[in-house]
Formats: sequence, C-alpha cells, structure tokens
Amino acid sequence: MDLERELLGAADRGELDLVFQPVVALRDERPVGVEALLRWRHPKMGTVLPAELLPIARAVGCAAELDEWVLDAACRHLAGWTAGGSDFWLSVNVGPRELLTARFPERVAEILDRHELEPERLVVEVQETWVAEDVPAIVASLAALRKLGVRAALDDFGAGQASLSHLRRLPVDMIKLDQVLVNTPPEPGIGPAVIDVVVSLGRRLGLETVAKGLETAEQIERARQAGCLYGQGFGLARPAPAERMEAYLDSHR
Ligand code: G
Ligand code: G
Ligand code: MN
Ligand code: NA
Repeated sequence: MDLERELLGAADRGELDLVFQPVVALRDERPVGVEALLRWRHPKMGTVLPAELLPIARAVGCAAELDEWVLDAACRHLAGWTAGGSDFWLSVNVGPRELLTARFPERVAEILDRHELEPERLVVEVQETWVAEDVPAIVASLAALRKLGVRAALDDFGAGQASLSHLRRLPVDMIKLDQVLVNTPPEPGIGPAVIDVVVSLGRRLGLETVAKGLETAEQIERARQAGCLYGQGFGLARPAPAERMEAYLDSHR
C-alpha cells in the first residue's frame, strides 16, 4: 500500500474531512469559536489522524495544499453557520512550511473573500513545538496575517522549553495553554500554580488565553480560577462533524 501516493488524490476522492471542536467562554460555558481538525477517511484503514497524516504530507510535498484545503473547507462551513453569531471564530492549525509558503497571507485573504468572512473571524494557530525553525520568517508571515485582521494564536503554550522566548518574539493575539499547565498543581510553600502565573502574564501582555485539554470538572475549575478566558476539551465539548455544529450552537447560545 502506497499511502504517500494515495494521500495526493485523497482530496479529489472526497476522503478528507474536518471535525470541529468548540471553544467556550469559561465564565458561562457558551461557545465562542471552534477549532477545525483534519481527518483522512481512508477506505481501508479507517480514520487517519493528523499525527500520521501530516508527516506523510510533508514528505510528499503536499502539506501546503492540504492546509489550504483545510482553510477553504473550514471557512465554507463557518460561513454556513448562523447560530454562532457574527463574532463566532474559526481556528485553523497551520504547519511551519505552510505558514512560510510564498503568499500564504494573500491566499488566506482570498479564501476569506471567497466565503465573505471578516478576517477577524479567523484564528491561525501555530504550534510552539516547531516555531524555532525560522523565527524571523514566521514573525513576518504572522505580521502580514494580523495586518489583514486575522488573529494569531500560539498553540501548545507551556509544553516546550522555549515558550517564553517565543512569546516575546512572536506577534500573537492568543495563547493556547497546553494541558500540562492545568495538570501541574501549586507546590505548597513554593508559590502559585504555573497556570496562574501564565494566565496573569497573558493578561498583562493583552493576550486572550485558552486552556486546552480540559477533561474533568476539576481541570475546568482550575482554568476558570486562574482567570483563563476560554476553555477547550473533552469535558466541555468533543470534536464533532460539521453537520452537528449548527444544532450544538443553537442549544448552547
Ligand atoms: O485532531 P487531533 O487531536 O488528532 O490533532 C492532533 C494535532 O494535529 C493537533 O496538535 C493539531 O494541531 C494538528 N492538526 C489537526 N488538524 C490539523 C490541520 O488541519 N493542519 C495542521 N497543520 N495540523 C493539524
Ligand atoms: O492543535 P491542538 O493540539 O490543540 O489539537 C487539538 C487536539 O487535542 C485534537 O487532536 C483533539 O482531538 C485533542 N483534544 C481535544 N480535547 C482534548 C482533551 O480534553 N483531552 C485530550 N487528551 N485531547 C484533546
Ligand atoms: Mn490547535
Ligand atoms: Na497541538
């Protein structure tokens, strides 16, 4: 089986799919946005997840096309949902090469235009685990996106060693706190929990904060107590197909 070759035709065969996971305001648990997550519905292997799919895409050189497919498909869905309201945002994960592809910001602008979406409704998530690659080029690309009005988020914040230095250099509007931060309790006699420190840092920098991977009521409460604005995780809402979003939004607004 030649997965590499199969992936090149997957979009044309209609095998690529998106699921959407809501992001909620921790204050009242109302949905404020949604993150698009890529799935490959392989006819024989079943669902192939991004962790397996993305390295193949990079190896065969179709990662940029894939991210563009995701952006276009996700924006088409967002444009169709009315129940979320006009501020309801869409987050899309973008890989390093793709963010640095020539004219990426212009292509984002074209896609937003095609679906008649305000740029403010799109959040581009960059993962801090790879962000070390070519920081000046990433800074330039993010700056161009933000000039359009698109928001940028630093994903997986707190998972790596270099979170703070990245945050200092990257022009972002939002940080998405890694699950490890809600799972690190305060140490008696040492000081506040890391999540409290990170959220107050975010606030002082004027950044929106999203706690990711909230699975339990305790984790949700810890993120809320820390003053984190938004939350995302199986304990709040699971990723779901596009068809289920309108009903979900109708019943949660
Ligand atoms: O959906 P899942 O939880 O398996 O996602 C695993 C990882 O894959 C996440 O960290 C996410 O950022 C990344 N990912 C999901 N969808 C996409 C996508 O469309 N493009 C890129 N580049 N990464 C994605
Ligand atoms: O880009 P990012 O790493 O945020 O991608 C989100 C990934 O995290 C998706 O693969 C999604 O399925 C997964 N995810 C979402 N909520 C939870 C959760 O509460 N717990 C865990 N372990 N994973 C989650
Ligand atoms: Mn993400
Ligand atoms: Na991630």
